[in-house]
Amino acid sequence: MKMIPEPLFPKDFLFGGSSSAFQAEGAYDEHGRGRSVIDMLLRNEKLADYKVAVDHYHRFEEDIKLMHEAGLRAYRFSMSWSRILPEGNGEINMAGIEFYDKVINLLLKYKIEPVVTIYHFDYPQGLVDQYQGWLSRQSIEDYVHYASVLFKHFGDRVKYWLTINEQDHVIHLPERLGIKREMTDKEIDKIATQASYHMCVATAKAIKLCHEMVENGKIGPAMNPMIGIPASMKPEDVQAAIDYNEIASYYLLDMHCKGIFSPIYKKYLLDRGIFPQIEEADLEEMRTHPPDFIGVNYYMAKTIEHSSETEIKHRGKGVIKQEEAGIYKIVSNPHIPVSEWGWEICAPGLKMVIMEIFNRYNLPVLITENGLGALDELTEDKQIDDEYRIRYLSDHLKQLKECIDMGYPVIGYCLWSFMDLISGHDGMGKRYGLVYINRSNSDLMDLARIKKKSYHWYANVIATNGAEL
Ligand code: BGP
Repeated sequence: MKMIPEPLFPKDFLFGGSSSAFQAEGAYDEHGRGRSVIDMLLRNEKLADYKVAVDHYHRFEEDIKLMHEAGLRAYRFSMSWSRILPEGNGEINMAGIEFYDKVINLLLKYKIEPVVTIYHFDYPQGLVDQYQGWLSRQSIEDYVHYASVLFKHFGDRVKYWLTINEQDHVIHLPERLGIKREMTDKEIDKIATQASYHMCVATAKAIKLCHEMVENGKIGPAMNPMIGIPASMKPEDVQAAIDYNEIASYYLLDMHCKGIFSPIYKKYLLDRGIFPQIEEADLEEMRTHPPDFIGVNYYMAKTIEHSSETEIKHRGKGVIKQEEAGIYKIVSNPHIPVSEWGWEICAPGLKMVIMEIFNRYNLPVLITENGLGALDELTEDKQIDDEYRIRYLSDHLKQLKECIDMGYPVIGYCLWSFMDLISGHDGMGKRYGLVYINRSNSDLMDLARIKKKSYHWYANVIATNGAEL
């Protein structure tokens, strides 16, 4: 009997890894870098801060060499806005440009495709001081100017661009917008929708500019869909899951790709008195300049039940709204395992997201983040046996492969993260990397790079083009 060979990934499939500037670089006050909102965060003293991070700024050559040895075909990283424009606008800091020039040139030397995120959480504090940042319409112009600086200096070599990382996440965390005063939930929501709207307009303008300035440039947002799965067969739970997916995820892609407030999202905003100030011409601009692809950061699913509550007293701290009065609530799911941090690990959710994006927007997907945070332990003989991470990555890659085999367009897979980074909320206590960084929260130690078991596994996945997952 003839064996049917296992289908492989396309030869030019971008197997890669991800990082972000503030979580990797360090060198927070070197060579003219200005302050970002992240530098101004009050940190829990027990957690690592971002001053040194994993010292990628000084060790990028070693890090990129490790990527090359693993056979990476892409590296997704962000540029630090305030390293390039210390005040967020105004004078360019040429030392910042030179740093990223070196990074890009080295990647290209090793045939690793640079995938650049224009803005990944580290908004310049200068713009907050000048006019409250994203709350003001002026933010659109300054973002577009910053993007134009990047396209001009790097557009000859960088062809894949991501506009804004996880817009829906950042708008719900006032301190990441640089806003520190005490606020009610309603005020937070109002600020979030206005900031989000400005980001949508800025995205459309950056897409337009990228197409004008970067030959063969491709650009899209990096989204964070947490797919909602119905908690039961009850029709109201199925409807609640649909509503959750619209309100928590697809509303944003409807803005970016179609230039519309979807009916359910519009009603949601109007009911709560938080509809933003808009200009009709903006929506037309979004319609005329949709993304070329959608970046997807996928970590988890959410299980959704109908909520019959008429009022939510207080939603508590955090970005994910656990409940929306009269619409949905997030519940636990006995069929889905959770990580140590309570994240519902659901590899099939990745396939659901890819299919849904293609069906709704007819666009390809680039996986820009996917990975497992864990408290890895270094043994005495300097090994990290992260079999759990290999399982997680393998399960997700299998779903991806099924999508590709069916014919869904997927450009690449940049896992989070190539090397350990400072986790957004858990410092060095939650590691995602294939490469271990020898530092703890309180001690920088020698910052040595140590390959984990998952590093060797991923190198083999790439070398066999996905035949051995
Ligand atoms: C995404 C962010 C990343 C990274 C990742 C893991 O939301 O884009 O920057 O932090 O999540 O999150 P954490 O480190 O909080 O576990």
